[in-house]
Amino acid sequence: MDLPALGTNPDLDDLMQRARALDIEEHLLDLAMYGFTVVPPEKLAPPALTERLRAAILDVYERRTGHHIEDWRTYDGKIERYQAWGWLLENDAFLEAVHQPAFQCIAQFLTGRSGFLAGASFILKTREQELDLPLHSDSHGVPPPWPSFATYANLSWLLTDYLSREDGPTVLVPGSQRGRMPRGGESQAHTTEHEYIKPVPLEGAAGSLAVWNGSMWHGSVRRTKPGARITLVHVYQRVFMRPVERVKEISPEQLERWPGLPKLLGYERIYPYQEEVTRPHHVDPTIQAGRDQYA
Ligand SMILES: O=C(O)CCC(=O)C(=O)O
Ligand SMILES: [Fe+2]
Repeated sequence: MDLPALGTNPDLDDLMQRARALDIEEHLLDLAMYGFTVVPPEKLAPPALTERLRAAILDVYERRTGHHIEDWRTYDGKIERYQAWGWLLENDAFLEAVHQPAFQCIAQFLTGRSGFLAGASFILKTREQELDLPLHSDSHGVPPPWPSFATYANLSWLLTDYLSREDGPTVLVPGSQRGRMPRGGESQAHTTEHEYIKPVPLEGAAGSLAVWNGSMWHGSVRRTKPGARITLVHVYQRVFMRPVERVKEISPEQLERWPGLPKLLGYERIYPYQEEVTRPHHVDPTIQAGRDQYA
């Protein structure tokens, strides 16, 4: 039987048919069962986009800090403090990335078709930082018991290789999305041996997209080799949630090229009420999202 063709669950059917066409069904299964997956570059975007995203991030970093990194492959020094949010509309490469069909399909699988891009951030990391980020969950404000569906999704575009622990990768605890926040010493299970918590380092070549259910326990281990780790982090949320980033002006040119941008960024929402609801088409998706986790 071809279940997605039967029209019994229109939102889920749409997602499953798109996933099949994009050849990413196995990644949805990883997410549903283990809570995370890594989509390889060839299923995601043209290779040149990785290069452009890396350059765009280094450019944003330089504009905000005045610090120029000449060669990220070998740079080994200090990373200045930078404001990691609020630059999404500053370079079209970022907007191209979030319009890739596989990116959107997988984000909507986790947060529903009404889910929105709540914010985008980036991570620059060298061995100078000597930081093992404690295990944590990003499901801020969601009390236990956690729902069986994702409220947040993290879509991290790996812009440099994560091939071994030396690269300073994110580590994740498979299955932890089904539980609760870590307690006490559980947050250090990636730096010391732990009896039952077994974090795994993310592995993927530059250009891959790592995706995890925002409830999952994750952290990172320090980088121990030369060069910078560069990661472009996207947070998706369910439509009832408040965006991470401040609302920004979309330019007329951007709107013309990407007419779906206001919806994608969660600008088309019914709450908070500021005036009468004059556009009822914003109401229905929110109501429907409360009926079906894929809506
Ligand atoms: O990749 C890392 O270094 C962990 C970052 C993190 O906690 C996050 O993106 O939510
Ligand atoms: Fe996190």
